[in-house]
Amino acid sequence: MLEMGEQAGVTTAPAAGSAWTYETASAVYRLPFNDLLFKAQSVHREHFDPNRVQLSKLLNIKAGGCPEDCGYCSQSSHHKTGLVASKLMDVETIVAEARKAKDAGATRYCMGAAWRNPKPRDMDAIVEIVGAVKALGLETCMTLGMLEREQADRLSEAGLDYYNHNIDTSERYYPKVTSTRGFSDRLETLEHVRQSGMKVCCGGILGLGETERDRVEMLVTLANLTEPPESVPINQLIPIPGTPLADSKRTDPIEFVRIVALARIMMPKSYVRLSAGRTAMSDEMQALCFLAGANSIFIGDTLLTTANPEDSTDRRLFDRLGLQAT
Ligand code: SAM
Ligand code: DTB
Ligand code: SF4
Repeated sequence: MLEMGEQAGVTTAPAAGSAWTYETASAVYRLPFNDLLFKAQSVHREHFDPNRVQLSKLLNIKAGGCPEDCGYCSQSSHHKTGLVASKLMDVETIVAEARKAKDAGATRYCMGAAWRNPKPRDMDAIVEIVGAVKALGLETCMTLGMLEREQADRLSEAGLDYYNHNIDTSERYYPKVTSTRGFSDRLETLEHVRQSGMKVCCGGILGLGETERDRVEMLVTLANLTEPPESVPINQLIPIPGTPLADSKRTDPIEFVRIVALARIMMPKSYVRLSAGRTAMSDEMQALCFLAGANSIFIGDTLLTTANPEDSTDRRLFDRLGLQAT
């Protein structure tokens, strides 16, 4: 017997205990749109309140001058983007910003530094920052580049809840995006984060010139990690003038929603974050992403170096959709 919404020959999950393959994931991705969204929303309701969306806030605690050459990034020293590099922000400023984010409804505070990896001399300051932000009663997340196992342990001991480290795209397409490190370097840091006991935040970007296959393979890699990431940010490329990937073809909105739905189905218990790129999305597209199982966003009018919707704009959207913040 076929369940309603399923097509003959298309199962919507791998057999218990077996891993996702490109073929099984791709078959789900290509379901008729209504069947795909029905399945994603059904899976979503098994694990989450469908009308609640988690709010995170980002702060760039060290901008620009990054030695990596990620082809999408405003902060790479390889590209002429006009961004002025800064030193690591002091703890008082960070705490003042985190307090404002808490007042605006954020429950998680995510801090990013444009580093290839934290230097040993940075670690004491980072540990102090984690403690000070946690003391406000916020969950903490950091994204600082690659980590050695000892550094991950130190952050975990300091109480850091999440570490963000994206794989960004498929293993095949990765060299077209970044040449100063490999896909396996990303996986190694993710392993260090997992072993240290922190939660993993890992996702990618759509709109880098990748194919449908690359997008699906990216999700297969994430879903097949020893444990899937607790948080999966799906970013839409924000084109940055001066970066090599700025002229990439914009992702078709329906294809974007399909990837959100597939992420929800493949990682049923994870938070799927509708991450960068919301200023370029209509309310209707965002509504479809929430229907497809996205249940987290970044709030506040700035991400790291680019614009994000104003709080008042997001409040109106949440009111229109009857969504509540968590
Ligand atoms: N340096 C750190 C690292 O290596 O992970 C973290 C900072 S980096 C800015 C965090 C993530 O933001 C990237 O992995 C990428 O997925 C996303 N991102 C960066 N620039 C973006 C852009 N222009 N558009 C969309 N997403 C972007
Ligand atoms: C993630 O996946 N997206 C966030 C966060 N993790 C660190 C970053 C988005 C950055 C968008 C471009 C910018 O503001 O520079
Ligand atoms: Fe550096 Fe991170 Fe930007 Fe890559 S994405 S250039 S590692 S700040």
